[in-house]
Amino acid sequence: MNSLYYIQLEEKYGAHNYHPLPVVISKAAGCEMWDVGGKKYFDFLSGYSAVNQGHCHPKIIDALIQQSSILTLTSRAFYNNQLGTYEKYITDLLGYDKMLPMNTGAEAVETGIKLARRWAYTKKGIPENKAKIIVCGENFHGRTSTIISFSTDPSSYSKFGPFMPGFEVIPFNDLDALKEKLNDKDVAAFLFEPIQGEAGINIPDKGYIKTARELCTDANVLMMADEIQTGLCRTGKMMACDHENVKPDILLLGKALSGGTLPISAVLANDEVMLTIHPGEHGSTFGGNPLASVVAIASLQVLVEEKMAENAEKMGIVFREKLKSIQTRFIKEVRGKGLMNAIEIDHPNPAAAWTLCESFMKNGLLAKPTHGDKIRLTPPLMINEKQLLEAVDIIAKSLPVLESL
Ligand code: IF1
Repeated sequence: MNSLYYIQLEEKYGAHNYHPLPVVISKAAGCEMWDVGGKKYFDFLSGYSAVNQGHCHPKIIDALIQQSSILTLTSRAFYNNQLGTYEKYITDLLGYDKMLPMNTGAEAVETGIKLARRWAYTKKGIPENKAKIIVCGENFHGRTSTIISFSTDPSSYSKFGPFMPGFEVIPFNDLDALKEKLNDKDVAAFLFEPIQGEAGINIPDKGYIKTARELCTDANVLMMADEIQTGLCRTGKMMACDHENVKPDILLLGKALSGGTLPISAVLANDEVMLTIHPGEHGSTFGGNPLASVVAIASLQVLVEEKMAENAEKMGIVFREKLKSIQTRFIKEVRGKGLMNAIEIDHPNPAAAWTLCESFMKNGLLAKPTHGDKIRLTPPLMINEKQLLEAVDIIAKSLPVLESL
């Protein structure tokens, strides 16, 4: 069957909650994908950073296959022989006392919000139901009703009310605004993305994360880092907060924790925070299942053993340098850290970024615009220099399509 057949199936039988590029992928390996017609593409979205290790990484797939034929789910009503091993592995690797396993990124964020509130009432002494969490404008933390309650993007929140109270919005990368808000004794936590992904790869000033850490510590407020997209080697370090040697009090992970095989997320914290939730007070059917535990260990091992942070750092420098050397009037800015990059398009037509992505697609590279004029360029972290330079060539030869727009 050709692409149109599959596109029409989704049009007729699926909810219309996405507007995908008109390409139908049937196979992927490493940083490459193939459509149903056999055409090859470089994947420069990586499942929104869920496929940092590369598509269908053999070690991760092998772990998935081995465990899936033995034991996939016990529920947390019983112990299993994989969860504790995973909890020890990830807490040793990232330097926390404990990990609470969930499934999607949004569930990790929701868990972090509940932990911060519970800590606020039982440890900080904030009056019950008065806890506030500071968030940043242009944030993206998921799509549950609570999370969109503090979104500043109407396409995320409009006509989904009523909204969850208890969140205060400040501008991203604004330490004065954070300092001022932290004077409020009812603040439980500061929730932020070290780099704002959906907003278009917004990178804060050097020192922002470090100073925010100091301000939160001084104010006895939990620093909660959403590293669901920036974490797991994407920005050239294991965590984006590592660039400033900052350890958040609550660390939220997802996406690449499974190498793109199944939804796995995690919340890490030390005992003072984590042990405020007692048996029966939080959880999920699949959270911490033995299959996810085995896959998560393999996914983390691949990142470490194959030095993916180092490769992301090195390839990111080459990538931005080559993008900046392209002679074109259509790229306003190239920005990024590691292999979390974006180009900002300079063109009067609002459809320019989408048109350019369609041209990328015709030339063998898949990427998607975010917030209109920005195109996120986030390949899997195992990409090599030859592949990266081929991708830059595709980007360069696609840009002239904007001449006639
Ligand atoms: C969609 C965006 C990216 C995230 C951060 C939590 C979550 C995400 C920093 C929630 C998820 C995904 C959601 C997906 C597209 C993608 C996305 F465009 F929506 F905003 F990556 F930028 N924190 N991001 O980026 O994790 O529940 O999805 O597992 O909703 O279209 P999730």
